[in-house]
Amino acid sequence: MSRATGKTLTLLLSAVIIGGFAAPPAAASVADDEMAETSGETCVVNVQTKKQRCFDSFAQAVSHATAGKVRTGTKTARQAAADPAFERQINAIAATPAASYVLSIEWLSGNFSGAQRVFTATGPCDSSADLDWQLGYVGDDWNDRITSFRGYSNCLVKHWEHKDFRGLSTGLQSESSNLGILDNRTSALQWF
Ligand SMILES: [Ca+2]
Repeated sequence: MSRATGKTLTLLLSAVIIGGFAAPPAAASVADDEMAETSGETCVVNVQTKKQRCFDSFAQAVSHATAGKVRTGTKTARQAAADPAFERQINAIAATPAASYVLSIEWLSGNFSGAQRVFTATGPCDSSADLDWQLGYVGDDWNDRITSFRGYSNCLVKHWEHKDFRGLSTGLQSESSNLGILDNRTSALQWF
């Protein structure tokens, strides 16, 4: 059994699985999402310092988020998210000493599209089931807007409805193309 699978199974025993809910109607912020995507702006958020830095291109954001270890060239965020090589490169950093690790990339639209935020920390997620990193509030500009995400660096992600880990929450997931009941409702994040 792979380490990741073992971790997932362990965590599933304690996770509340949310299922059977119909997806909510399309977000009212589609125009905003499209504008952000075409402008190419990507922001990187350090979950420890809570500092956010925005870049004109996804490549610049990824270079910053990985302390120069991953170069995506001209790939858009959407193309990179669909590229197994990109995922391998990001995840490979988790096994090495590095200044910055990508915990997850969160998108405003479904299927890893629209504007995105890259969440980072000075360490990856470890192989045990405990909480590794958390962010009690995603910020006014991203509150109640996240629709899809992908976890990296061994991280499983829990999305919370309200600030400071209150209200509804998802189970621990490695990725989701649509957060379902938490779509456009996420206010806080935890990485396990
Ligand atoms: Ca919320």
